[in-house]
Amino acid sequence: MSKETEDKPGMNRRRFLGASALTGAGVAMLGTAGIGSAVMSRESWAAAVSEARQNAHVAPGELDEYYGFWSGGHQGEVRVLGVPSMRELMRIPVFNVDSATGWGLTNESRAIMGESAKYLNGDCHHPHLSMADGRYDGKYLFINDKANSRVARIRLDIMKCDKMLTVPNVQAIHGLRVQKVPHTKYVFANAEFIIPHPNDGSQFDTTADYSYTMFNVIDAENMEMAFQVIVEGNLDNCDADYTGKYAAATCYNSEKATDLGGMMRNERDWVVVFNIEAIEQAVKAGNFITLGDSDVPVVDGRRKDGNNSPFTRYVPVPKNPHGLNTSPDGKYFIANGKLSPTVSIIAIDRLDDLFANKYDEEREVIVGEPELGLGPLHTTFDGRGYAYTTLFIDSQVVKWNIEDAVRAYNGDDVSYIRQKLDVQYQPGHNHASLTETRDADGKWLVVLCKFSKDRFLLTGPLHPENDQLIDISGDEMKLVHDGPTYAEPHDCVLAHRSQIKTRKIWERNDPFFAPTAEMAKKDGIVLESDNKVIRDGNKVRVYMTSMAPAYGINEFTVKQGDEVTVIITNIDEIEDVSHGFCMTNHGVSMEISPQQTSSVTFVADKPGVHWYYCNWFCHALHMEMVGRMLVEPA
Ligand code: K7E
Ligand code: CUA
Ligand code: CA
Repeated sequence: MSKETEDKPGMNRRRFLGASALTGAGVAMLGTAGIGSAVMSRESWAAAVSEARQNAHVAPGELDEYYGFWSGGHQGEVRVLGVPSMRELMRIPVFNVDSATGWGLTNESRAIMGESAKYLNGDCHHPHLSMADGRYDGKYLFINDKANSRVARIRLDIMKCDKMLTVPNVQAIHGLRVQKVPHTKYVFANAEFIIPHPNDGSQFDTTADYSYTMFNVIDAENMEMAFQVIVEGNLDNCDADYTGKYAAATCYNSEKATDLGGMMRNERDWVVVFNIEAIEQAVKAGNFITLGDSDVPVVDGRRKDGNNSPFTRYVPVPKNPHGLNTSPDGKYFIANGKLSPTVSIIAIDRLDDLFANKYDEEREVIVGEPELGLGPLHTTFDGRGYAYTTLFIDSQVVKWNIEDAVRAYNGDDVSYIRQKLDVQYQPGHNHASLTETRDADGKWLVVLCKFSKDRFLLTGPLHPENDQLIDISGDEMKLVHDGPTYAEPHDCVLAHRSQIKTRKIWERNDPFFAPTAEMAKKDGIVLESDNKVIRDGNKVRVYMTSMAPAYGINEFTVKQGDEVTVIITNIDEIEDVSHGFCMTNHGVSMEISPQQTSSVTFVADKPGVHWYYCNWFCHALHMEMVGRMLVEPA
């Protein structure tokens, strides 16, 4: 984790850092050995950086060109940022509980979370947007939850989570990507940890045949499991190709070890390539098994007695690889070395032959293995033939040319590294604008640094992380912005603003609150106009409207011990006038945006007067938007 690295010949990192402090710019890296670019004077570099920073400036009242969707890491939410300003626009609660919107508290959100609503934590890493023909279609964002083995979907038109699935028979969903072509029919999700099957306490040996993990394929439209594939070793990150036929994933624990030393024993682990077509056909033909109570089709992608499975191929790469990224021209899967200073370039057009067993060994699909620096974790692309790889240990981003790296692997005397830029500090993911689509436009690069150290005012022992924005539109990368972030955005994606179309107010027939609308219908209630209390045994349903600055009901009476459901329909039609509902001393809070219906259920366990109030500022008389629940003693 130390940022100390060996100085390159003739380079003194300390001096560079000094220079960057002097100019206030990220000069650190200019002229690093082997790059061969002319060294700019400090003055002209500073001028170039200052120009780049002006391009990144979005004046008050102006809109950003890109939407950025950030994972919230083990905080559990998704964050929406404008790029290049890096202004935080919105937070979308997903695997967390959110007091402002009532996510995790309202009946609508709890229905979406299902069984897993009992968990109050999550750990999301990889947000990815749905596509059609390799381009963002603006429909959905998918994200993993490593902590509780879930995958969630966010509807981009309302920017709310609308589906959540707990993946059965596995532990810890980590890598996640979508099928790019012909469209996102499937979401691919790697389960990281190896567990026994059945995992009922009867057996514990991780190296045995009964212990494995699986590659999980989810139907993107209904968010149900499509099928699962048993693999050898474990699974880390994944990506899909531009033919729709293949997906690939890294494995760092081919050893099936349970400790650090064991997981680093083999000189090589592998990239496992999945033949999605072959798996689909097997499932269609009924050639699958099921596990335990689950009816999800499972196929075995492990080699048996030296024979390949028709579903997988295992391509050996240097030990403990991490990120897996598809180049936007569709030519390569790039596996990032982590413990090796290299990345492995896999030619996707060789995969048909690989599955047809035309090669003597699997590594013949590797067409390049450039040495980039220490700790390569993730790679991103500008659509102009360059790749940008994060170097965790060197604390740098390295820009390199893919075709030159392929030539060098063939023995040509070419250098492929173009620039190394110091980042602050220790980057994990990086992500260039539109990089995982055919539209990769090479304008902006976000680098998600794990440590900020001295970059911001100190905040106690827990420091923010640092998401840095780099201008990659020219020949040189230029650092233009430091953005402190709360734990822990592993990854982000950037879409052009023209690709995301959001609603300004809710549609009254939105499926998000359809179950609540259904309940109202059974109660004979017209949500848009009725203000009524309905008693059903000890269950009380309070239907009311809200219109700034008043609720449709400002007093209702229940009995101690009643289970009370408050259902509110915001009949304001004015954009941006959201109301809230907070019942004091009951742990109850929710958002009701224009034309939305929201509901929450709680027990009226304390006799007496209990005020409720609107907690989203809606009007000059917002403070007066209140009511009272009168609870008669049992
Ligand atoms: Cu590299 Cu979970 Cu994508 Cu973190 S993973 S950095
Ligand atoms: Cu309604 Cu504040
Ligand atoms: Ca290993």
